[in-house]
Parts: sequence; C-alpha cells; structure tokens
Amino acid sequence: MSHAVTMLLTIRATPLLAVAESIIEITPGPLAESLIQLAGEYDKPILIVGVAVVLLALSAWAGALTQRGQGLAVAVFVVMGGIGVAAVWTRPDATAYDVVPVVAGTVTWIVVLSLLVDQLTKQYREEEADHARRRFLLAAGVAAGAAVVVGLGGQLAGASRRGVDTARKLLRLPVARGVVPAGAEVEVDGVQPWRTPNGDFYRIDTALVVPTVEPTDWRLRVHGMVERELVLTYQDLLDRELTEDWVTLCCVSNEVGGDLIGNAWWSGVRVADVLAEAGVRPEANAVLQTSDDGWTCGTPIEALTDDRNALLAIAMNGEPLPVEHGFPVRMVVPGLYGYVSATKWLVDLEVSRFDDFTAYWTSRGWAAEAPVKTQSRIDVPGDGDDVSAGSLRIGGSAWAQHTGLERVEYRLDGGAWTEADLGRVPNVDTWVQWSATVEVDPGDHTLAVRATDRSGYTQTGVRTDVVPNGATGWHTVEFEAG
Ligand SMILES: Nc1nc2c(c(=O)[nH]1)N[C@H]1C(S)=C(S)[C@@H](COP(=O)(O)O)O[C@H]1N2
Ligand SMILES: [Mo]
Repeated sequence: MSHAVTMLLTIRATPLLAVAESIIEITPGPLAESLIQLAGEYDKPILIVGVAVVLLALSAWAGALTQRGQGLAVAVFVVMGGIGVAAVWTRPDATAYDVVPVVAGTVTWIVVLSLLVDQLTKQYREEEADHARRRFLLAAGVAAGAAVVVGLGGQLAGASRRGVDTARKLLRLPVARGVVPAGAEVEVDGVQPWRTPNGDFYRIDTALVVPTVEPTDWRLRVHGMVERELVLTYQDLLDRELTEDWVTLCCVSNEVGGDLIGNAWWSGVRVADVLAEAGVRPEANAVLQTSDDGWTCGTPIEALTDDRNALLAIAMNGEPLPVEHGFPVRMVVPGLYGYVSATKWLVDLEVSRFDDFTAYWTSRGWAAEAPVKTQSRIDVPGDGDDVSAGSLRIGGSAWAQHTGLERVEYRLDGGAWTEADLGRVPNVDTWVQWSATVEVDPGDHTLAVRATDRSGYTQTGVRTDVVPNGATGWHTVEFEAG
C-alpha cells in the first residue's frame, strides 16, 4: 500500500528505500567499505532486499505476538511506522507530504492484521482448528495477493504519471503568460486575485487516478455529422495559429458564494476553425466531447462556432496545462458551465444532435444545456468576520460570462441597493471585481450583493439549488463591527 501511494503521489523514495538510504548514511565508513568490498555491485539490491526481509520478519513476529494480545502487535507496527517516518523525514528532499505513504502502510498493516486475527480467533473457538487454519491461510493468501496487485498497480500508474510529468516539463510552448490588465484588481485586502494561479484553481472531475496522456500519443478525432473526418496530433495544434484569451471557468455545482470558479489566461486553437475544416452538416446542433477516461459532455455547436473564443486549450496561465487540468489538451468555452463544455484530457469530438445522445451528467439529472448564470460574490468581509466600526472596504467578484456585466449593487442591513465600483476587464468572458466603501456602526450587520448583466437581467433573490442548471440567489454575509 505504501509503495502504491508513493508511486501515485510521485514521491521520489518509497518508505522502504528511505530506510535503506538511512542505513547507508548511518553505517560507519570503514564498515560500509568492507561490506561494499564483499557485495560488490550488488550492495544496493542486497541492502534493499535485506530491509524487506527484516520488515517481513518483524511482521511475522508481530503476528505471532497477537497470541499474547493484539495490542503488542499493533505496538510493533507503530514502531516500524515510526522508523519509516523518521527515515522519510530525514531525506534531504523531504516534505510533509512524504509521510503519507508511511501512514497509509501502517494503517493497512493494523487493519489487515485485526481482520485476519479476529477471524482466526473466532473460528478457533467455534470450529475445528484444522478447518479454521485452512480458512485463515486462504484469507492471508488473498491479502498477500491483493498487496501485490495494489503495489504493481500503483507502480504502473505512477510510472506513466512520471513519464507525463517529464514530457510536460520538457515542452516549450510558444505562448504568453498573460498580463493582468491594469485596473482589473480592486484595492480591497482579501479579495481573491483576478488571475487564479494554476495551483489554486478549483478542480472538479470524476477521475480517481488522473489520466496520463503523452503529447506524442495524443490524437483528437473529429467525426460524426461532418463532411471530412479529421484526426489531429499535438504537433498539428502547434502548427496552427494559437489564440490566447482570458476566460473564467465555473462549475455548475458552485453554490451561491462558493469558490468553484477561477480565471486564467488560456492558449489554444479555436474550435471554430477545426470544425470549419471538418465541415459541419447543417442538421447538427451539438458536439459530443469525450475524454481519455471516457467522460462525456454535450456542447451546442453554436457556442463552438460563433465569435467567442472556444478553445482547444494547451496552456493555462502560460504553462502547459497542469495534468490535473487536462494535459495535454482540454476544451474551454466561454459562458458555459464546465460540465457541458470544459472536457479535460479531450480525445474525441463527435458532431451530432442533442436528441441523439446523453452525456455523463445529463444522464444523471443535470440540464443538457447550461449557460453560466449571472452571479456575484462577497469576498470581504467574510461571513462571521469581526471588523472595526467606521469606514469599511468591501469587495468581491461578479460574473456574467459572455453576456458581460453591467453593474453590481450591494445592500447593507436591508437598506437601499447601492452601485459598487467595478474593476476593468478585457472582454465579456471573465469575472469582474467590485468594491465599495461603507460606513458601519458598532453591532451586527448583513451585507448582500447582486449583479445585473448586459442583457438587462438582474440576479433574482430566490435561492435555488445547483441542480439541474446552477444556483441562483444573492450572496449574503453577516459580520460584526466593534
Ligand atoms: N475528463 C473530464 N473533464 C471534465 C470533467 C470530468 O469529470 N472529466 N469535469 C468537468 C467539470 S464538471 C468542470 S466544472 C470542469 C472543471 O475544470 P477544472 O478541474 O480544470 O477546474 O472540468 C470539466 N471537465
Ligand atoms: Mo462542474
């Protein structure tokens, strides 16, 4: 288990290797010399196998100790785990993260031990000893087999993740990082940055293990109701004209006031150009997108072919897409919720009709078409904050992707709606920061916010759930001035 977790988290050394490395470090020089003389080039394999054998022997001893009480065995495992933590912790490249595999391994030891032993003791009492022993051996065999499968599975998954990480690092893409436009950020401490750094960008997907697709292996098939089927490689994308733009991505599951939204500078190829090359038949009205791991979504043809920058994105904030965000290629469509547009690890576009398919979330009760609803959020003050009475800076963000935001209003303690100042934005596809200064008396206060978009729609105060096509309602916070 700890081996698998090490590989999946792409940590350099497994706990076992960390212990072996520690032994090398603490072995006195002359002794090490003579051992190396003895073992020759097999010194390291012998050391690693030796550590594994000692580990197995201690585990067997712990198992035998359970005859005198399970607590003793657990104590042995905890000490072994402690040695693992110490070894991992003293590696020069150690981070707190590296302890996770040791903890996973130790917990597995203790859980599996008690599962096996409980069964055995129960059976010894109730059944014939022979029969019980046979069943125990079978269970132990299954546990050992499972351990091998988990370890090898982790090894394979981890190896391909390492390969993709390396391929990603070696890419030099002809993209810009994007410069946050002057005036986009309002001056209120605590408002979320207008550009969301990649590491802070919300992540939503159904993948337990992130798909690992090498750029050299990547293919995008464009087919269905088209004149000509296309198959594009990563290099084909690079050879095309790249388009770059700011787009705010939002999840339909974002609650009022939630943080499942982020804004980035995306670089990629316009989907409209690719679809034009394939030649979309007039009767088509949707594109069914499929990811490498089989996730699907349906997107209106119109949103992919009108004047907006719907992109086959290869870079996010000037870097190759992070693996978690869809490397090597994902879709980004301004104005639509992610679940109907933003396929990560994209591999297939089938031009089709909405009547002819259901996609991952639409077959689970979510709407087939889902433009992002006009929304606004208060970042400062936070709900439950204590602030100083007097003049107070408030702020947050609001969005009406691809419609454009007209104004943001706030309301203190149920008073009149008052217009806030807006940050400057480069297009209609990003969120907009808002700010204001209010005077607050000592005591409890309530602050609400609402946005109006350029279609003339003002956010309704009626609260609805995120299912089936996005939440509505005003974000409201309560705070105390003193
Ligand atoms: N392959 C794949 N792509 C996916 C999803 C998924 O589950 N699998 N989730 C979608 C949803 S619901 C959202 S909101 C966005 C989130 O993108 P992010 O994780 O880069 O923020 O990705 C979309 N693309
Ligand atoms: Mo989502």
